Amino acid sequence: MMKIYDFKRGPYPARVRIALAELGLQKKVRFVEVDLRTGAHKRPEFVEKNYSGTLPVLEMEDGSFLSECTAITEYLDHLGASPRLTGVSARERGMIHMMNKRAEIEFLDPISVYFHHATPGLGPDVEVYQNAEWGRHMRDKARLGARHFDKVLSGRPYIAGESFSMADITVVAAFVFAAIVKLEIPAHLCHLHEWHERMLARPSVQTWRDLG
Ligand code: GTS
Repeated sequence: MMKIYDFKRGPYPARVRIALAELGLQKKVRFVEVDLRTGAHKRPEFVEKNYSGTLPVLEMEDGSFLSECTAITEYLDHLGASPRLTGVSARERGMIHMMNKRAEIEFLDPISVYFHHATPGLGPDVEVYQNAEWGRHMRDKARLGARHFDKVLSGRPYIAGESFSMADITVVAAFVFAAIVKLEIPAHLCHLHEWHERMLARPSVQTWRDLG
């Protein structure tokens, strides 16, 4: 059985949990909770599994480790006969890869930087270096990212095109992180909010929310 090291309520781990639910693979994995608040993810035994010291990490059946949500999602999506989250045609694959990366660089990751640098983050024992100005700069970058995705969604139903994909999951995670840090997504970004309502109605996202 595969194992996933995660932190149940974390925005990045949510990406993999939502992907698992979309793919109907939840019963194929066992979750191992790693407590970020105690810095368990920075200890040598965890860094052996993932050099970056972040969650989630997937342990494959042969004992090898995969980190990075995108890589884990790619792997899970290719366990079955037909990928559903990462695209099939060259065009779909390229678009999804681009928009997923953009969702990370312009929206989700900046919110994470804001959390770690310009708020108490995981607390003084874990946040050994903070740069509040950089954190606030990244918060502003996330706001611009939200505007961009609103514009994208004014012309199509999903982040990367006509179908739901991994890129949508990444933007859902940005909303999860935005709520944690109380970063308001302005109400006038109506395409983005309308899309988010649709995402919240998806069973995979509801399953994650029901974790409590
Ligand atoms: N690029 C990584 C990925 O996509 O997997 C980022 C993973 C990441 O930042 N995970 C968070 C983490 O480990 C988990 S959570 O904040 O969403 O719960 N953060 C701890 C830290 O110290 O960076």
